[in-house]
Amino acid sequence: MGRASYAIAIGSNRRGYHGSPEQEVAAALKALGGVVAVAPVIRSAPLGPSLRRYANTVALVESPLSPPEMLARCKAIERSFGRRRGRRWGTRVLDLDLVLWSGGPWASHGLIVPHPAFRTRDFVLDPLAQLAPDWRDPVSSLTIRQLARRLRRARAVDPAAPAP
Ligand code: A4P
Ligand code: MG
Repeated sequence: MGRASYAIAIGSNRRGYHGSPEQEVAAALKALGGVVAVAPVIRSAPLGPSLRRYANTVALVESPLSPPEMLARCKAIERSFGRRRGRRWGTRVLDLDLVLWSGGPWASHGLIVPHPAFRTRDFVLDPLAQLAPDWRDPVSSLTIRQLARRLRRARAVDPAAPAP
């Protein structure tokens, strides 16, 4: 396989070996390698039961790895950052999600790309829109700019709006 582009969402809401959530995110960018662009880190209110705010960003990564290989790499990095298996959506030192890749839709054991929830998450769409506004979601056929705008409009009407 040639080189592929990945959009990888990075989140942290707990201190770890590297320090604060922001420092964990910075260390994750180094560990990932192949990062060609990264959005400014934002602080976002937790979605789900966790009480702690997240540091979030999105990175564009170029890599010869296939999506399952990239997922395995991300999980290995999460483990090396001390992430423990626990409650779904609990506090975590590091969460790495494959949001998009340049090869279109992908589904294999334990992996779905685009990430099924990314269209409803402003902490993914807003950073990604700064990096790749014209990248087209192969499932909805909308660009990232359009998805971000659509979510902002839905939130303006109802701040707790689920999927638009
Ligand atoms: N998996 C399938 N597709 C993918 C993909 N495209 N990328 C599988 C990554 N993983 C994928 O994920 C569970 C399983 O999903 C993986 O084993 C993989 O095989 P996980 O990261 O191990 O577990 P999780 O993160 O607890 O669950 P989940 O459903 O992935 O949660 P999310 O969607 O990652 O959400 N609030 C704010 N403000 N910011 C956040 O970053 N993150 C979460 C976690 C909740 N609330 C948040 C944030
Ligand atoms: Mg995850």
